[in-house]
Amino acid sequence: MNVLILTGAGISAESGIPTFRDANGLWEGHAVEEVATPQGFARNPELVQEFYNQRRRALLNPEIQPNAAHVALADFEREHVEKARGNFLLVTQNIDNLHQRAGSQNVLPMHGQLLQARCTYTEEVFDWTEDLGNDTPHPEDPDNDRMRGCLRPNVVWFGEMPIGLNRIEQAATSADLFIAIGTSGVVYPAAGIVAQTPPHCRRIEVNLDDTPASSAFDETIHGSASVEIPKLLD
Ligand code: BV8
Repeated sequence: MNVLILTGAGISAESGIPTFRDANGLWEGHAVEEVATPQGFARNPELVQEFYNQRRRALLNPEIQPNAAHVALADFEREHVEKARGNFLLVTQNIDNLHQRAGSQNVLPMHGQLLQARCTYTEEVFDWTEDLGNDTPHPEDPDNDRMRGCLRPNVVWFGEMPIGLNRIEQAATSADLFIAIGTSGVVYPAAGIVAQTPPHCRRIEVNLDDTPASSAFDETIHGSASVEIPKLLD
């Protein structure tokens, strides 16, 4: 049985990370276009860097821990793989690292990762936990003033190509079980993955409420992920 999981901000909500929608499309008081687009970054790099610096610092707070939903997914994956029951892929829209910290191995962060930085000249990606700014030196060329400030958050902004779309399509078209957890089904191409699954695939949506994508699912479980996912995967 090939399993494909898609998670969104709702799975991290109970770990203390605010969702994208709860803020009514505003993040920390900013419109999305201001802080999550290449145009916003070009217009005001300091604002965008600080927006991600705040979220990176918050994510590194020791109080932010994976919750029971993250752990249940990691446990399920481990047994599924150990018992060679089929393929397993966890696609997340989240840029936090809670799935990885819970022990999930086959994680595809399609919108990038908050704890990574990318060089805008060389496209090199670095693990990153510090603040980023226009005076941040290049980690491999710290004395080169021309390279200062070349790093951006390694996240996918609106209008940018998400990561791993071919791998996601392969997993979706061969899925026997697809579970979407804590995503509002608004952001594409993530919200279109369910439509790529084959007719025989069992499609389950776990969310507090119905979403615009609910009609594409065989079953919608209303409840919080930390309660419903351990029950569903037990
Ligand atoms: C692209 C990284 C071209 C940055 C993010 C018009 C129509 C359709 C599409 C478009 C359009 N205009 C433009 C587009 C495309 C656009 C898009 O979809 N816009 C939307 C807003 C209309 N998409 C893009 O630009 C994408 N790129 O299309 O490039 C392309 C495509 C293919 C090939 C070549 C080129 C890039 C999108 C990625 C943007 N980056 N994040 C950052 O995080 O700072 S997206 C951002 O929204 C977050 O990653 C977030 O995860 C994501 C989606 O939100 P959700 O995860 O679903 O979270 P949300 O808050 O919305 O919902 C939470 C849900 O959880 C709710 O339903 C709630 O009920 C539930 N919940 C809450 N608590 C719990 C819970 N459920 C269970 N338990 C709980 N406790």
